[in-house]
Amino acid sequence: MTDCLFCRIVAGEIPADIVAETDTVIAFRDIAPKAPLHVLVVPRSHLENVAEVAAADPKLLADMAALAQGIADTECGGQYRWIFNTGAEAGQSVFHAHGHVLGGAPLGWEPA
Ligand code: D5M
Repeated sequence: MTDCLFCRIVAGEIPADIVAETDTVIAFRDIAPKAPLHVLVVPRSHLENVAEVAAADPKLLADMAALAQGIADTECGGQYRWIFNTGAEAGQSVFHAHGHVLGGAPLGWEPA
């Protein structure tokens, strides 16, 4: 989708600090990090949220999980939080599925 920010990052039209990628998934640093490690794990295909990913292609969700784990293993000892905001009320602002990988420091729990 040409009007989707993350599709444009996937296509290389908008620069991003890419930390890992596969044929199906790309991971880049969040532009407004909320933790020392804050990477977005994004399917290359345009699916709106994690439920759509799971329904369309369970293997793709497994690929995303493997990439998230690999990044956390490399950058913060494998201890991390993986968050999918789903819907505007939950804080989703980009409607192309992405998991936030957060780590590198003790994390609080303050969703609201
Ligand atoms: O998360 C969307 C996230 O996307 C939010 O944490 C900011 C991040 N963002 C927005 N634009 C960029 C660019 N250009 N590069 C990297 N990160 C970006 P959500 O869960 O939808 O609120």
